[in-house]
Amino acid sequence: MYALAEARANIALVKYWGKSDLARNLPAVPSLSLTVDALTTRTSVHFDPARNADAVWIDRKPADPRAQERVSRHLDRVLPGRMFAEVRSSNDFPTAAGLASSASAFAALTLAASAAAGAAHDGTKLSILARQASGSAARSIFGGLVLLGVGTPGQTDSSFATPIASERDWPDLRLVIGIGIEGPKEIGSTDGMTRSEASPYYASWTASAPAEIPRAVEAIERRDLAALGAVAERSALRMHACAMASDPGVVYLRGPTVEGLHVIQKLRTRGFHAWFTCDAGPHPKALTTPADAEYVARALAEVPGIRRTIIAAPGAGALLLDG
Ligand code: 2P0
Repeated sequence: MYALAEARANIALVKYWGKSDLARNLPAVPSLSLTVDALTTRTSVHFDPARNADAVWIDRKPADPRAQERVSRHLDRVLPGRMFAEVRSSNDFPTAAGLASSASAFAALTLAASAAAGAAHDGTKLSILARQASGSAARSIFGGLVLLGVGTPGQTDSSFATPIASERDWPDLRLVIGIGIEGPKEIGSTDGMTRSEASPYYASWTASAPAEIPRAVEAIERRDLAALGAVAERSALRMHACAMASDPGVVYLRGPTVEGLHVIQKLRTRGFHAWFTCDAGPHPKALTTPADAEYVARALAEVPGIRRTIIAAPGAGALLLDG
């Protein structure tokens, strides 16, 4: 009962922020992301009758108790009444950078655990399982541009991801990731979302977010980067505005993040293709083209406090490597 799987991180262009059902981890708003070819997690799961406890290794070190507990709970979800397991997970990017994404980790874990359990789940079922561990992980089951629907409160199986365009359908997309202040984030996503519910802007955020989906889908159908970029920039800024206006405010943006936003917007006035996004952390990101990616990366790298950049292209969904 062994399997090995890999999955890649995704960056949302229309952001998931807020939950309609905390216990089932159902998102309050639909989201749309790009699975990227950089930032890969590889995970093996071995259900072993000889074990009397789970053993979880992350990047060749024993996982801390919280991470271990989260992995064990997810294994219970994938295979209720299971035997204990050894789980080994490693990232091809430094975990300390604060890029360690629960998306790639739980997508890879879901596929590896399902395969080790002998279950041949389709993408929808894998996505429903992954979502319960981490909303963004539901999207990393698929490659390319991926939509995550909201579902219905009270119904666990009602929210899952669907691919809108594969990684081969629009290969000319690039995401430049500027790595700012490194280290684990101070406010986790779940916590940040829960706190954002106290924001006076939360109701407007959840009311205005769904309309961005048809705009993004239409832009994808037309391969219209400017239209998709405008949606992405608006969605990121509204998500952060909602979080920042909470009480106490949830502020993920740091000095270099805001400077990165200005640099990206300025590049546009000079004729480059570049649109800003930023997640629940300090790293500015730019949606761009293959022709402009190097220049955008150099401009971001010049922002004081941006330590390095990664240029990512559309990537594949979760893949079973063995088992
Ligand atoms: C996103 N983020 O759409 C949004 C934008 C971060 C900012 O999905 O609570 O770690 O585990 O379901 O998946 C991060 O959320 O949250 C995230 P949980 P997750 O990518």
